Amino acid sequence: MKSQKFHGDQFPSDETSFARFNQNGYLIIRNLCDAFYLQEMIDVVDSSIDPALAPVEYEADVQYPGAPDSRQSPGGDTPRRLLHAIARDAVFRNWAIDERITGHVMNLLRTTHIQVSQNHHNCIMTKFPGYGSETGWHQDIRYWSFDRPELVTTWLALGEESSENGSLTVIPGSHRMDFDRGQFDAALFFRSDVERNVPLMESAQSIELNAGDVIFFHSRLLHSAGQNCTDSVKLSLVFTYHAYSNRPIQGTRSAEHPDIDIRR
Ligand SMILES: O=C(O)CCC(=O)C(=O)O
Repeated sequence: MKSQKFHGDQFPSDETSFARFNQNGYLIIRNLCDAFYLQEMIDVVDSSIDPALAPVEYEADVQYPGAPDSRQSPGGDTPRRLLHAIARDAVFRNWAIDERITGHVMNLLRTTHIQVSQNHHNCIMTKFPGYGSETGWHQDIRYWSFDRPELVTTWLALGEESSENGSLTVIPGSHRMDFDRGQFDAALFFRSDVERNVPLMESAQSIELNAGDVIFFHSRLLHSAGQNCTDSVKLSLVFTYHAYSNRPIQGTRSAEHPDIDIRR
């Protein structure tokens, strides 16, 4: 795919947002996506969710708390992620490169040359009532292999997100902290049985989003999410970006599919 070019040669500087992001490890921008565009995305999801169009990650694949035991168990066909959003439909692809989102990412990464990854995230997260699982405390950097742990994930709420339907919970400032390996378990989840982890977990903030709101968060930010206790599915569109100068390590999953260039 060709570079997306913008007019001018400066990233759209917003020092308040930059400072807030550096301090907390996340930034929420309200109402970034309009209702018309959201509805287009929801229509595409509605037409590709039952049966879920491949590629799909199922709740049974991740085996997180609350997930079905196997694909053959009751609820075994519950999707967790509709993968490859960029290739799935132009409505998602266009959002990934939309200036409304990439302008903020450029500001947060302090560069006019960024890339969006097709290798992880790049999905519609679906959290279903009943079988939608809980996600333990983790940093997304565990998924990534880059020169530097400086990636920004953008999470667009397609509907309301609250603690009732399994919204994100974050530990502000955790992206700036150094942790010992022993503070994480074998799967790189932050351990609740380690005494010094407990006060951090107690400082967590629940993220409440309305449809069209976006949370931008740092790849080192500790976050988790609960189960969906409502009776409707929660949908979020998620992409991850990095500066062009921050390269994926060849031979890892982060370099499997080409990143998409976005320049101003
Ligand atoms: O919605 C969730 O369960 C959280 C997902 C998440 O944090 C992730 O996939 O990195």
